[in-house]
Amino acid sequence: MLTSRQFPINFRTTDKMRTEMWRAAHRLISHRSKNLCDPRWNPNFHNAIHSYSSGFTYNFGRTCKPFNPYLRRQGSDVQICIYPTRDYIENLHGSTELCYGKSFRIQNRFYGSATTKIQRNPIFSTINSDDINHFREILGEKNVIQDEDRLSAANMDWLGKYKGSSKLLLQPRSTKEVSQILKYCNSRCLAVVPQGGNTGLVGGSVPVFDEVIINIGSMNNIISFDKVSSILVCEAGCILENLISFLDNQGFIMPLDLGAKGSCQIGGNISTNAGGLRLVRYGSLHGNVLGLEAVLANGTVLDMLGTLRKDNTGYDLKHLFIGSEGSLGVVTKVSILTPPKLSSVNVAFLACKDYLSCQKLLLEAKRKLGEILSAFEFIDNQSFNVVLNHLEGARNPLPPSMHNFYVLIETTGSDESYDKEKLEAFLLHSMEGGLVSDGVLAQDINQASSFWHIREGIPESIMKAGAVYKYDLSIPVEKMYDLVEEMRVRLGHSAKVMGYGHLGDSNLHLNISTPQYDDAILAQIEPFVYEWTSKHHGSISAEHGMGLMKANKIHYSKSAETASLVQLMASIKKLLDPNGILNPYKVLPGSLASSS
Ligand code: FAD
Ligand code: 2HG
Ligand code: ZN
Repeated sequence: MLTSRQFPINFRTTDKMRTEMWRAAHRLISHRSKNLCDPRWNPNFHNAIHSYSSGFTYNFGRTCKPFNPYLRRQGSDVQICIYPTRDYIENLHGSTELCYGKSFRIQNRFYGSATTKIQRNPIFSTINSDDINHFREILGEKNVIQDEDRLSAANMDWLGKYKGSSKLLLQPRSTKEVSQILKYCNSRCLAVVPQGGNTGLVGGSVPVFDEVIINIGSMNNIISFDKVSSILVCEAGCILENLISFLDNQGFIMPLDLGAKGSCQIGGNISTNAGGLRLVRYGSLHGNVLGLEAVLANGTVLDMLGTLRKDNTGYDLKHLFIGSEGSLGVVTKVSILTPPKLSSVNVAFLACKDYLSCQKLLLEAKRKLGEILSAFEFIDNQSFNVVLNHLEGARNPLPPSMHNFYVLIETTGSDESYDKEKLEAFLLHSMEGGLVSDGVLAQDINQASSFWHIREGIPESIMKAGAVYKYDLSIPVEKMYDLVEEMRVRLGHSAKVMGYGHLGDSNLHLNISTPQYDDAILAQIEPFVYEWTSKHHGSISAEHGMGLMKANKIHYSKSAETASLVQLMASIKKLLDPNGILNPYKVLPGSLASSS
């Protein structure tokens, strides 16, 4: 445990160290910024992965380009463009064809252990022509999609790891249509998968077998925005980046931001309880979402779209839908509290010699920057290297040396000179204390953007580097990096082990990269990674959810002593979705969640 006593108050320096410190301090001061407009809120800011839109009306078209560099580059030909190896894709497709209607081997040959198999639940019907005609009556011809290219994109997740065999994609335009679809599917026992921007990283957003895909991307209207209360009410299909830009014009921000903002939808964010880059400042969606509307499996519309900050009348049911990954209902509308946009934003990119320094720096940042701290992200040397090698436009902000760890700190406040003074004092103190070995403070918006580009571009870079095994873990900060180091020892030279993430929220993204998928490597990683996390009282899903990937692994975070909690979750699922049609095989262990 890191205590204030361990913090080196009187750090004794040698002459050489002092010279180094001064060099670094000079570097920081000479790069002192003018206050920035946050590049991530600026509609003119472009980089390889986001696209910002302009010229908003209250009814958004899909103004943001789809966020998927791989799909985008290759048009809709998903079969050849999804990243890993041709071999992998061919086998993936082959195995999916074989298993259609029978069983699906989670993570297929290149990803998963041979023992993890799931069967298609025979309770579910298969689509027939009467069903198609019925959906056409509800939605109109063009919103009932059977086109192969569009289906193949919707069947495959962002990682190219999971592929379903759905034959039908439905695009409702209103809550009423969602309700009609679900009512019908429930009566016919047709399984469905709600899909947002399909940027999820745990296989929750794509079908496992032939589930009907429901995408509410056409429900993208802003319903109201009240400046005084700063509450935004919108349909759940709005793309996060569009909401960010809309609010920017009003002088407000979204309380969440993430690298997938150009594609993910607010309904998807709520359904995954997405964390992202600002949680350290604004807290989770459980705090910011004031209300929502959701449609249950039987078509019942639950109107919980309140806009009150305080409402203690009975159980607060909306929370059931925040983070339930489409397994309890389809979220159709949202009311969300939005913080005001503040004028003074600064971004620093710092280097630390070891992980202990990163921890101490976090503690200091919380103490010294307090209310203006808006992001604290860490990147280890290996992750940084992959970015430099694979991310278009990425440059090392601290050349020529490479350091062991990097930390991106952002402050957001309302008083330019006060914020500057605070940040500058913090940086100098941290350097004098030896916590920071080098660093730059963005001097303009482009520089700030380039720092964020590095951080937000890590997942994309790692995808380009080869096959990736991804873990999203909550672990007490002081223990977090031990896992990365232990994993390195375990895997030796067979894999590149990277650690980065939201240090300010104790959230580690452990990514393991290999040239190809390999069952033997997976067997080295799992269940070790889950057992380790469990032993250290962490969570095996910090912000990405359970999806298909971890549905059978919930016991690592909800132990035998708390087994009744998982049982209660299954009872809630049964109550709200008795036929189990909503996102089957996901979130909870199959034995508990499915109906027979
Ligand atoms: P999808 O991927 O389409 O779906 C995710 C889940 O939500 C599925 O289970 C789906 O069934 C369900 N769902 C979607 N829409 C609805 C709805 N309207 N009603 C009910 N259920 C629904 N996540 C973070 O938390 N923090 C990050 O910093 C972060 N960064 C990312 C960066 C990159 C480059 C990528 C690719 C992903 C990142 N993610 C991050 C993961 C992902 O973007 C989030 O989980 C996001 O919230 C998913 O939104 P989506 O609209 O794409 O949902
Ligand atoms: C991020 O913080 C995302 O960049 C993705 O949550 C993490 O890809 C990952 O492992
Ligand atoms: Zn993250």
